[in-house]
Amino acid sequence: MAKSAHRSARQSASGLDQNSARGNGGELHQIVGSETPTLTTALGTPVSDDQNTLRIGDRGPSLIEDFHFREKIFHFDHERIPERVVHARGYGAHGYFETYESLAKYTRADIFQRAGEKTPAFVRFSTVAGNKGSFDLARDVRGFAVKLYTKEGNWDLVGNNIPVFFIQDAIKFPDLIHAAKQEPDRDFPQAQTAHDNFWDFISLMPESMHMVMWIMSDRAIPRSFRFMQGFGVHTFRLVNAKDESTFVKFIWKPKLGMQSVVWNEAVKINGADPDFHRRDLWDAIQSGNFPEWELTVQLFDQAFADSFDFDILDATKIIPEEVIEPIPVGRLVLDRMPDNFFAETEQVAFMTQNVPPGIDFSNDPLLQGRNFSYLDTQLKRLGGPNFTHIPINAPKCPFAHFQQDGHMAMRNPVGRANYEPNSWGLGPREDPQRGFRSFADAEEGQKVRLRAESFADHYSQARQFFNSQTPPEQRHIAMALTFELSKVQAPAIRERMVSHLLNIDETLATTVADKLGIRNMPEPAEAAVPTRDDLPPSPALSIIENGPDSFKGRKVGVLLSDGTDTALFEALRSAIEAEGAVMEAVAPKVGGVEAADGTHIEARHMIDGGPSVLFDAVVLLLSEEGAGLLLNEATAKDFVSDAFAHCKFIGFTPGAEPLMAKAGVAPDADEGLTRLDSAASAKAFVQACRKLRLWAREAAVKL
Ligand code: HDD
Repeated sequence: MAKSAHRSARQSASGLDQNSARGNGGELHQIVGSETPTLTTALGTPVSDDQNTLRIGDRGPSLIEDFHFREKIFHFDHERIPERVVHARGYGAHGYFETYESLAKYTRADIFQRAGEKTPAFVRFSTVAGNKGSFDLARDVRGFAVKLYTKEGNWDLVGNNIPVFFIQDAIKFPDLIHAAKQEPDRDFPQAQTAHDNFWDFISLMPESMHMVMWIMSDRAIPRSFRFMQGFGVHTFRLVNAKDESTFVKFIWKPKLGMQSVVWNEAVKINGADPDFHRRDLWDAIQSGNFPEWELTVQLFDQAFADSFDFDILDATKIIPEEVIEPIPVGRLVLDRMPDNFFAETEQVAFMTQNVPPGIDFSNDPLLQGRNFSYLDTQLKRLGGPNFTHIPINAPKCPFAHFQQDGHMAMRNPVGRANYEPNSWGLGPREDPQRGFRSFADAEEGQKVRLRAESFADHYSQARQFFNSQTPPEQRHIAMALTFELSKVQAPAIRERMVSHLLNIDETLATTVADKLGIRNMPEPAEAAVPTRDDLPPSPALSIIENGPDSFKGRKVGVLLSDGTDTALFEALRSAIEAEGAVMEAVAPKVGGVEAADGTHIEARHMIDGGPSVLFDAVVLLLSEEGAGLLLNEATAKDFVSDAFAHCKFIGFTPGAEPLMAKAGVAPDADEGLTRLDSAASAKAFVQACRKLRLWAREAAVKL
């Protein structure tokens, strides 16, 4: 009896075979075949029974002698490591960086010497404040950390999707993060800055105002990792073979253009698919649509630095692209998902101090502090000093040193010499020519704790950012501030924030104050230096102004019913695919629908699981009868009304009109609605979608 139970359990427990387990969702195989490897313990002892603990009789006590059981449970008990103290939730992918032209004039970094050279890369995107299990569409900064395995050591460019930071000095980082994350007594709110502690700290920290404009903008709710920019933030140095230095700022630009969602949509996406950004990257890479970014550099010399309006060491400032044009120097392609999330994405250790010869730091006090923090945190997180032995962190170029021992040492150094110099003629020696040489900048001064006067202007670039946004984007900033501050319970904190906004833009301040119901307008906050109003708007700062004018890489949700028109469905599919976009069918049942001509069309989602917030545009491909059955379905009505409210382009068949009426959407409400009756109309619809959103509708729907 016990024996036969054991056998059937073995069969079903084996489940996926090795190939399908590796192959990210291949065929399912239920049978244990002759190729199936034997299960072993960690030490290779073959296991005879993985279903039952060793016990006395079939109903007696378990035996401590069961080493297989003890080893299995012991290992399971230790599966977790501390999550990152910030950027805990992240998602990574492998790829490569391809250099366009030699930059030898500016840097001796090996990665920039040869045109066409490909360097392996690993990238991890993240949110900052939320825990590892939080949702993807938090209003938050996104981490954009790139590890480049160059031939002269790993280069980590640990950036964000926002080019400035909250604070100027690393010593304030723990305070910033404490204030942003859950409040310590109650351990909420999760993954959001809409709470008293965050805005209390921010409102006491005027240097954060420029960053506040960015995080309240649509940049903080990106549609996809694939559609966001990345920034190295700090000024770094490039150093050439003659030891000459050029200042540099690094910017990654997505080939598919920038795109964000709207807040009302973000909130609903978090419910519908908390893994929205992860799934998006996974789906794109698995289907061969490899996302790409161009690396651009803003190069400048000391003379520019001395004459620029702001201090180039101040991480709360940008150099507008209109002032120094970013030059493309290479492209980053992500083309492979990790085999294993933990081994790679969780264990990857980014460190700002990982720079190869030819790239160097500036004196930015934020960067200098980061250079301490990242090494320190990896020791805590990964448990010992040998985390560079983990494959994802190990360099892919030859390396040789005398570091030894420690927890989990993975290599077997051979020979007698473990020091240098030695008389045995063994082991590596330093190389003054090839080796990393710090740029020999002349430094002198008193030992002080002082912030430079040149860091004192906290509002001018915040104003410039706001003035550079299109009206819908400005409206979103006002709404975001209103939303966040409405969650702040202490009126004094709300008012303090409004007093800062008065220094940025009076209309913004009064709009927010009005929407918060603040009756007595506060005085503007005291500014250390006068705020400038002569900085010209920088169009490069707007997402909408820099849209892709293509629908490539985007996704259309097509709502189907029984009786739908197969020819139109196919015409739509080819128009969407010709654009490089993806179509997913949504239906009342996930099993699909019977089209008018009897064809069976499979669905990817049931309506409840495929709301329109998951798509960039939607089509209502419904027969009149099919629409009739959906008239009282809340999810079907939401599908339509949400798509309309989020300013999406909507295609529809005449049969869908009763459902649209129920959802409060007039078929001729605006030019974002396209009646579909032919292949030509399907094509025209996809072309209209290139604008991504019909922002003109926003005034009507009041987002
Ligand atoms: Fe940081 C992680 C980006 C300031 C200390 N940071 C971390 C990650 C990114 C950034 C993308 C996630 C890396 C990954 O995916 O593993 N951090 C930034 C940027 C900053 C910044 C762009 C400002 C320009 N960070 C900053 C400061 C400090 C830290 C000022 C400390 C003084 N950051 C850390 C950390 C983390 C980290 C505690 C947590 C996990 C890790 O390093 O590996 O060391």
